[in-house]
Amino acid sequence: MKVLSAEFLTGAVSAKQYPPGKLPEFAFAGRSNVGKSSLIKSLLNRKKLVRTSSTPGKTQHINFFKINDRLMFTDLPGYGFAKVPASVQKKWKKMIEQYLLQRKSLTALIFIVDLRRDPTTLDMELKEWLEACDIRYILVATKADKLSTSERQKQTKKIKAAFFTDDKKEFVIYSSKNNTGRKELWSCLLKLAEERESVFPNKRIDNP
Ligand SMILES: Nc1nc2c(ncn2[C@@H]2O[C@H](COP(=O)(O)OP(=O)(O)OP(=O)(O)O)[C@@H](O)[C@H]2O)c(=O)[nH]1
Ligand SMILES: [Mg+2]
Repeated sequence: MKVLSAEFLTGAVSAKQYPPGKLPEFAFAGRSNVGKSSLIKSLLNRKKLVRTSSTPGKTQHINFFKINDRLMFTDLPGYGFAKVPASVQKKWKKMIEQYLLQRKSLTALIFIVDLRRDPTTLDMELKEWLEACDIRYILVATKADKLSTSERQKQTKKIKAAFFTDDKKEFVIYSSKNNTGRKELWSCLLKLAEERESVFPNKRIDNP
C-alpha cells in the first residue's frame, strides 16, 4: 500500500478553531496509550506523524489532519491517564464532547480499545454516551499482535459481549505493529465516507 499524505492542519481546543468541515471526517478516541496515534500511522502507512508524541497524556488538542484531500482524521486526547490531573481530564472531556456533538462533518468515531484488556468503566461510559447521543462508532480492538490466537478469541468474545447485543456492529481486530485489520478498517471507512458524500453531494459540510 502506498504512503498516504497527511497534512497537519491545526490543533484546536474550541469550535471556533476547527478548520472548515468540507470532507468526511473520522475521529480517533480511546484510553490514553491505547494506540490511537499508532493506528493512524498504520492506516496511513507512515512511520511518523507530526504532532504525535511518545509521552502518554501529551495530546492535549484535537489535532486535525487532511488525508489526500479526500478525508479528515482527528486525533483526540486520550482519557484516563493517571498522571493527568482530574481537573485537566474534565476539561478534555468537555472539549471532546463538544467536538463530537458539534462537528457536522464527523462521519464516525473510531473507538479504540486494547484487545488484551477488559473494557474499563471509562470505555463503557463513552460507549453509553455515544449511543445516547446517536454518534456512530467503529470499535477497533488493537495490539492484537500481543496475544496468542486462543487469547485473541477469548478477548474478542468479552469485548463483543460488553459492547454489542447483536453481531451487526462494526468491529475490527487490529495490530499497528503488523497492520492486521488495515484493509478491513479502510474498507469500512471508505464505505462510510461514500455514504456520507452521497447524502451531501458537492456540498460544504461546514462548522455549525
Ligand atoms: N505491539 C504493539 N504495540 C502497539 C500497538 N499500538 C500501539 N502500540 C504501542 O503502544 C504505545 C502507545 O501507543 P500510541 O499510539 O502512542 O498511543 P496513544 O493512544 O496515541 O497515546 P496518547 O496519545 O498518549 O493517549 C506505544 O509504545 C506504541 O508503540 C500495536 O498494535 N501493537
Ligand atoms: Mg497519541
